[in-house]
Amino acid sequence: MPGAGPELQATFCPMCVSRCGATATVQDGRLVGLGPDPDHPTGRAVCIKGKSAPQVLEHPDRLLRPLRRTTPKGSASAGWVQISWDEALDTIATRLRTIADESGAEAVVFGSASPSTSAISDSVEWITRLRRAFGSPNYTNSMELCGWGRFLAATYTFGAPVPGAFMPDLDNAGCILFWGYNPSVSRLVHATATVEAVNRGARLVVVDPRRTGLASRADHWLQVRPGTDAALALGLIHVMLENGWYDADFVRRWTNAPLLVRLDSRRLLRADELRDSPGRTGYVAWDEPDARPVTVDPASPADGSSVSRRAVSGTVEVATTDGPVSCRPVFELLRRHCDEMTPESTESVTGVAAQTVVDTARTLWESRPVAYYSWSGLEQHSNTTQMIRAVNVLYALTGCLDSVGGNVLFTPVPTNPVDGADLLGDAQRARTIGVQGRPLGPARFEFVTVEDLCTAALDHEPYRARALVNFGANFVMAHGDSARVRDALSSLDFFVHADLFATPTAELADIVLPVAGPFETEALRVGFEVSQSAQSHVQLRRPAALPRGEARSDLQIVFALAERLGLGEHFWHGDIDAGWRYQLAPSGITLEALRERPRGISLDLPTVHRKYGDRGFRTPTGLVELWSQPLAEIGEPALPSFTEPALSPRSRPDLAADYPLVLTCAKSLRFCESQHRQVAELRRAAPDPQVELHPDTAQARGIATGDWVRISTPHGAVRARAKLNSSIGPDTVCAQHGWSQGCDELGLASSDPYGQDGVNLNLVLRQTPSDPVSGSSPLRSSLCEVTRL
Ligand SMILES: Nc1nc2c(c(=O)[nH]1)N[C@H]1C(S)=C(S)[C@@H](COP(=O)(O)OP(=O)(O)OC[C@H]3O[C@@H](n4cnc5c(=O)[nH]c(N)nc54)[C@H](O)[C@@H]3O)O[C@H]1N2
Ligand SMILES: Nc1nc2c(c(=O)[nH]1)N[C@H]1C(S)=C(S)[C@@H](COP(=O)(O)OP(=O)(O)OC[C@H]3O[C@@H](n4cnc5c(=O)[nH]c(N)nc54)[C@H](O)[C@@H]3O)O[C@H]1N2
Ligand code: SF4
Ligand SMILES: [Mo]
Repeated sequence: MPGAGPELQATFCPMCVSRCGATATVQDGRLVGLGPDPDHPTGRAVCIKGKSAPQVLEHPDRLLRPLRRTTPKGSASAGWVQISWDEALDTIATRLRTIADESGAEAVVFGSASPSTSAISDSVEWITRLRRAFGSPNYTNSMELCGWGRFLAATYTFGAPVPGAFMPDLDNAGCILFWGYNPSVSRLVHATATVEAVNRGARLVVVDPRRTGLASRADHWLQVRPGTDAALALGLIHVMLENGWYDADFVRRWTNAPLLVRLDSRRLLRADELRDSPGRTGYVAWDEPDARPVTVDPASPADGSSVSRRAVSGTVEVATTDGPVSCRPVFELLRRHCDEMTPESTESVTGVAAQTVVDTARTLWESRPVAYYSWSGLEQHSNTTQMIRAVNVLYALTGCLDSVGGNVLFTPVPTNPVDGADLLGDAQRARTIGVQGRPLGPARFEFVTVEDLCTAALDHEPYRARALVNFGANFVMAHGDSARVRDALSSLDFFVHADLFATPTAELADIVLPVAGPFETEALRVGFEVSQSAQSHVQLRRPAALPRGEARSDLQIVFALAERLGLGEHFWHGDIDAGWRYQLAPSGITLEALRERPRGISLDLPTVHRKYGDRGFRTPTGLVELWSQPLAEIGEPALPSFTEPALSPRSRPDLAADYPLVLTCAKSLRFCESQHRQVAELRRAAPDPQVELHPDTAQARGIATGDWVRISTPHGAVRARAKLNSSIGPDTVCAQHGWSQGCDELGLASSDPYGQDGVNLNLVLRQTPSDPVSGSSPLRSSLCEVTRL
């Protein structure tokens, strides 16, 4: 009602992974402020980005109408012309159908921004549903840089996403371990909960090359050399095993520690290989008192009174169908494997003092339960999968998984899945781009790495990617070698991009769709993840502002596009409410009740701990896999192993002569990834990209704080402002990616993302040499030199 006073409205901020409960101040159909809502399970605080949401929404650069390109790709200007939604949607549907008819639905790749950096979390399941209903197995959303370690790689140890879905129970933890994770910048709700936990006496361990926000409160700060985290984890495991600082009962009962490995083939011994019980399924352990092999059934791996009799050490000779074969339990092999990684060797590889390694292992043991989180610091490396494996195995040894104060799968609100898993058949799934090269990588789960997308688009391997339907993702800025990503996107026959702003990626599209801002349309959130009370909370976010121009929500676009593609039957023929009703049905919560209660509805859901007690783990052995046979089958180490980062002064002394510094990076406090630089409120205090270096490193190069410097890599050079930081190692520098936007209000021009001596860090990084299992890019451990400009 125009002219009425400001109104307070319960909401939540979807702009990043924190998803903070919030109170919106609304006036005349405009969002004018956002503040915390302490009664909401994630509402303790909102950050500067959330407070600036009104300026994001009202920014003059917002895309307001659908646009069509009128010039060939590569022209100086796209010659955008405005078109109607009808024309846009009809054109998209016709082009996608034609391409699918000619080349198969897999030639159309779908993409989205990461749900951790944008409100795409409102609609990501529905985008996935559209993709699957359309018949494409190909989804690109930076999984290989953001979610692989937390979600998918962890399945090779736990059969479940730990810590991605098994969240740290910070309220009850005795010890919190943050490994390559800095929630003070990246997830406010975890930062506030951690400070509370520390104040009530929880111990804190932080593994980070920099002493970040929470590291200053940590009992142990482990200043690891970037990319050597697997060695550090193995060193900690060494100390834990040597001192008996591990949960021996959990290890024997619930991990594959007792399973026998054949020393001739280095494979897990299978029950059907036993001479005396051929035909049995499952694996084999050694009954110590009876000195005989016993079979272990993956369906009930911890059954039977014999569990406590299973040997976890020694070498035994087993009568097999191939004759007698020497075997050792997995645990014996793990112990021997970690033998060499003494605290002293750990120090020489990682830079973490030997005594700190010992002290940290003791703290982890004595302050249980341990809750942990790892993120970007472990995601973006050439050796990410083994790094994650090492940390997962370390965590398994604590025995804290799914126990009070450990990493817990909080009980979710029961809902119907809407991601359309049943809509895509196995034959189509098997066509995911990248699955041939990396059978256990993201492609196995229908995620395509951007490097593989580039290869499919440019080199037509394994087949040609012809079209991209992209909800937001700024691929050009997010991935190493921005110029290659540009070339790949430009080579597509058809590219449609939905966004709030005209990013460098949007510039390459054929059609651009204007997306409504995060507070401009309704959105449903089931579960806020970080605790049982948060995970029990359901909220329908009311619009706090009118959509600008003709902008529509991603959800509206998905439902409308589905209809035109002839897929309306899977989308309630355009009725979003009907879709939500279906989703909510098992919860007993109605849409009407949610609309009446904008703060949301919390169910009273009990936390059930140690759920593996009923079902075991969803791994091939039914147990936590200290030994991974699936990884061994693709030629990867079965036990977590350290390999030197592919780009480091030690692995590439040839490059180190000119590029002696290790280059890593970290997120910016005031911006999400490549976004928000155009907002003056956010940009004012951080006008330029920064690179952190040690004062000695700076001094040796004549660099002072605030100086513009050149960061040179073997692939070119970009600029940043020096920030001196005595808590970073003298051989390491930490830069920021995502810079190119201008800010008119502050008179800051945008910068060419492909221009040498620009500010786009990813122009001079590469997606390769990548992790052999996942294709993760080495963005956090490469080589550079820094010079004063
Ligand atoms: N060197 C280096 N590179 C990195 C990283 C790093 O740490 N270092 N981090 C990596 C990580 S972890 C990630 S997740 C990726 C992030 O890469 P992206 O997922 O591409 O994330 P952003 O760069 O934040 O860009 C998000 C885009 O989505 C748009 N957007 C925002 N909200 C919405 C919405 O609701 N709907 C739609 N349709 N669009 C929206 C924004 O305007 C913006 O264009 O970058 C990766 N790149
Ligand atoms: N303000 C803000 N919040 C965000 C985002 C944002 O861009 N800005 N992005 C969102 C997204 S998409 C994501 S993925 C999350 C990421 O959240 P985080 O993972 O917390 O992000 P970062 O700060 O990039 O990285 C965490 C830490 O890893 C450290 N690190 C760098 N290299 C290494 C290494 O080799 N080993 C170890 N152990 N640590 C290393 C860095 O110093 C940094 O302190 O944040 C989300 N939230
Ligand atoms: S931390 Fe993220 S969710 Fe919370 S207010 Fe800031 S941008 Fe919004
Ligand atoms: Mo991310």
